[in-house]
Amino acid sequence: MLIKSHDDGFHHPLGSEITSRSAYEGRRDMLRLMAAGAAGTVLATWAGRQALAQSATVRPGKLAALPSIASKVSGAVTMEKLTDYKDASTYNNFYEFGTDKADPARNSGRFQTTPWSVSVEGLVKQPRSYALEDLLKLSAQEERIYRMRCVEGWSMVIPWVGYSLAELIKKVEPLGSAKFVEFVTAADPQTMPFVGSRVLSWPYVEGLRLDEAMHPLTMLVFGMYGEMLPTQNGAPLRLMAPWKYGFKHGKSIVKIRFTDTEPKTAWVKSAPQEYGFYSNVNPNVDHPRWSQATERRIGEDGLFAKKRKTLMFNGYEAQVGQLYAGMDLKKFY
Ligand SMILES: Nc1nc2c(c(=O)[nH]1)N[C@H]1C(S)=C(S)[C@@H](COP(=O)(O)O)O[C@H]1N2
Ligand SMILES: [Mo]
Repeated sequence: MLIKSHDDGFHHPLGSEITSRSAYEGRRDMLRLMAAGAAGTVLATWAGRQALAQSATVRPGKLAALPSIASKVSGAVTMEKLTDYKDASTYNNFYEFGTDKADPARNSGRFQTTPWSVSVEGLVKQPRSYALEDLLKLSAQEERIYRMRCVEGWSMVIPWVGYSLAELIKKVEPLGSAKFVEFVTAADPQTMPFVGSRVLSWPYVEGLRLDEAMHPLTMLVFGMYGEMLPTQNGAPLRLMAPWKYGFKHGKSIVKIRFTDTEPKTAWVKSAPQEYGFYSNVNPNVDHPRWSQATERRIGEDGLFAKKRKTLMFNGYEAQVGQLYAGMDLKKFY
């Protein structure tokens, strides 16, 4: 079965809950193709699916578990509007291709994502290198609608396709000494024009604590909007831990390493006073140069669009709050 139900006590916002049976079946076939390695396969027509997603109501029983994507409009429950594919794929941060939001879409055309393999190493019983095709098939693919909030103050709502990173972690069996997971991303100066620039140290590295990485919300992402990821969004695979600021979501991952010490991440290295390791979305902790209390939804940025209040843990507090019980989140920002 494609859509797995986890026994972890809450439901993810799965595609099957918001789309009609036929659209869902169609997508399922496409996802199977994708798992079979049919690169570039369009999984379903985007416009049709968005219309469905927006007309459908969430079943009331599921609402409490989905505070992050459900919002109340005059008593009725509606889905938050998905960000347009065009915005999500042309307003990007991917500094290997430049620092302007339009640069990644403009400059990533030469970047090669096939063949691709990911080395899983460090403190695990079963270190190995996975061909992308094997990673795609490792677990059933799900579609989950997650918000992403950038530390710069914008956010998007995107249907991601992938599966919980925990599925991979269980396969490689971390040793008892493993406490963190480091994600190393591609750094190819031939096809990534800004690798070599002094904007950041390369490769771009991110990391999570092992329990954060094991959390079922944390997703290994291969696609979005029912399609393979475009290069500018991190093809062929990226991370998504939706309660954290965007920069935690390393794109174009080539190595996943289990360690006993906190990974030295790219942003912590370049500006530790501005970007902490945890990087949980927290409206009460300002970035030293600006507030994090509100956000601007990409696509709604007309002159009179009102800013939205940023939610603690990006709205996923019920699911992830316990991970930080007893921690001073002002200190561990
Ligand atoms: N390799 C790599 N991954 C990266 C970045 C980057 O510069 N390089 N930028 C991060 C930041 S700051 C954000 S907000 C998100 C943006 O993801 P998106 O372009 O898909 O919206 O990717 C993150 N992952
Ligand atoms: Mo970001």
